[in-house]
Amino acid sequence: ASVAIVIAAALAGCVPAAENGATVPLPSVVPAPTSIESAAGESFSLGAGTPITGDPDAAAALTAVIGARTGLTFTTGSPDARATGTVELTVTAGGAPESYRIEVDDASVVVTGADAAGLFYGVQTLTQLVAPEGDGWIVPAVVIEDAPRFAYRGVMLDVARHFHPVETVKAYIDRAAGLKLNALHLHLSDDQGWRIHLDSRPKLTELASGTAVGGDSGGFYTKADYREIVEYAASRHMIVVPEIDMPGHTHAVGLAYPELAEAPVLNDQMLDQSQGEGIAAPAAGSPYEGTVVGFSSLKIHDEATYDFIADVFGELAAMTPGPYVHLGGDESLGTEPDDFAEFVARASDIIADLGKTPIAWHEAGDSPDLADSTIGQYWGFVTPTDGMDETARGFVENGAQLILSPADAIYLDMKYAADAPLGLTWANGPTSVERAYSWEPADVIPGIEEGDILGVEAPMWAETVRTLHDIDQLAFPRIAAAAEAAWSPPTGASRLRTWESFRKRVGALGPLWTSLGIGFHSSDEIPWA
Ligand code: TNX
Repeated sequence: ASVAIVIAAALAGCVPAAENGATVPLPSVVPAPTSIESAAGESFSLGAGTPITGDPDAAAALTAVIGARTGLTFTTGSPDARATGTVELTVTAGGAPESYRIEVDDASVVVTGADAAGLFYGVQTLTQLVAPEGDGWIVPAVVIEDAPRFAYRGVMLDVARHFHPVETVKAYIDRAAGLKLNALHLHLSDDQGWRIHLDSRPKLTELASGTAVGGDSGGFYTKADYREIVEYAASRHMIVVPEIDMPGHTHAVGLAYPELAEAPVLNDQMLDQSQGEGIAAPAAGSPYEGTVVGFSSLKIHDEATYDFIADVFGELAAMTPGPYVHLGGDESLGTEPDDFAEFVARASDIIADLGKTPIAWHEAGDSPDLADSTIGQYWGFVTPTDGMDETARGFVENGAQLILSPADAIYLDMKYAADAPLGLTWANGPTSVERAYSWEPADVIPGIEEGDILGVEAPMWAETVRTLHDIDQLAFPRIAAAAEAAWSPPTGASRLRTWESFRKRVGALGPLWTSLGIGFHSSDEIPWA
């Protein structure tokens, strides 16, 4: 009989509670929580009459998702005396930041957050626990205790290669927040377009925002749009990290302010990196619609450049309540190393002087005069090549931390398979779901320990990405692997942190993702429920 139950549990997408053949199935939670145990007793029956009480924001977040999942309409507010059981959502101060506890028995579901974010994450977990049973819906009897491993858990969206409207960004925020990610990094400028209106430099959007890769149309965010994104993110406990990429990736700046731009240069390294795709020679003064990287630069030895970036970062910092401003700094392939080092040092100082913490792609880690607070974002491989680990250690030697975005694991814009219509392949692609999952943050850069890591971020570059459906196809399910690296206990520290456990838990989320309208890639690596 126990074999039958285990098989039934596997079919339902559940994971056995223990490896010794124990028969109590545990529900599937992604990212894996710190601890999850089956509780004694019956599960909780969830019905249209179930009152959802306590914190109104958490109740709204819960009912939106479980309403979509179950088709039921729930009542929020004070408990109804006639109700057979309640869902209680509360904040009780104390405990680690962003942590929560869930206790379910047949009489109640109690979610307690250590703070508002913790309660929000408890609610996200609860949405994954809701399961069909017979004609109705239940929450299995469990006790869960959970807290994040890393403080910074991000996704990046490139809105420069293709522009993505506010509605798409909001939808991506919902998707990311549901996996307990708390930072949205917006790549707001690149060679192909400038995507944010700034009053101090109005020509950027007037003259440099209209086009995109492949002749597609461009676009930009007004200040009101940006505010709307920031507020929406905050309501899902996410910060926005704006990036203006420089000194390279700035061809679009030259369309608006030609006096700031060096003439484009095209060398073999740039052509190599673009793998023969999208090669079009850039020409000063014309919009760039190809996908070659590294050919553009701001003028390093001209004070007008620093007046420009002081204006840009000053205005952006004032619009951004989160602590970080990203200065880019990747792939300045035509810039002399000394010039590059000088430039990123000055750009990081400008951001630090504005009271923000600078973030830079890891190339800036070689600069001797970088602002000490600058966080490095590592985009090398899980096994570092070309000295990228040494460069990344520069930030830690300055006393700051790293964000890990290993490109061969969690670049969400890599193809899943060689014949996939969407995505690129330069980062050892295609990238399977298993490869996206099978890496451990503390093992990537020798000499970098837990405390040196601020967090994990999964970038989505948009050379091939035009729509929300494209984003969904590339991000899901690999975004769940990035979320688990960012949130869950380290590999080896939890029996849930294995590929076998992960693929089953992800498979169990298929119906929830479908009910939320997420157009995930139904990878054959995952046993979809
Ligand atoms: C590299 S890695 C880039 C981007 C491209 C991306 C495509 C890094 C910081 N920059 O300019 O869009 O590859 O995967």
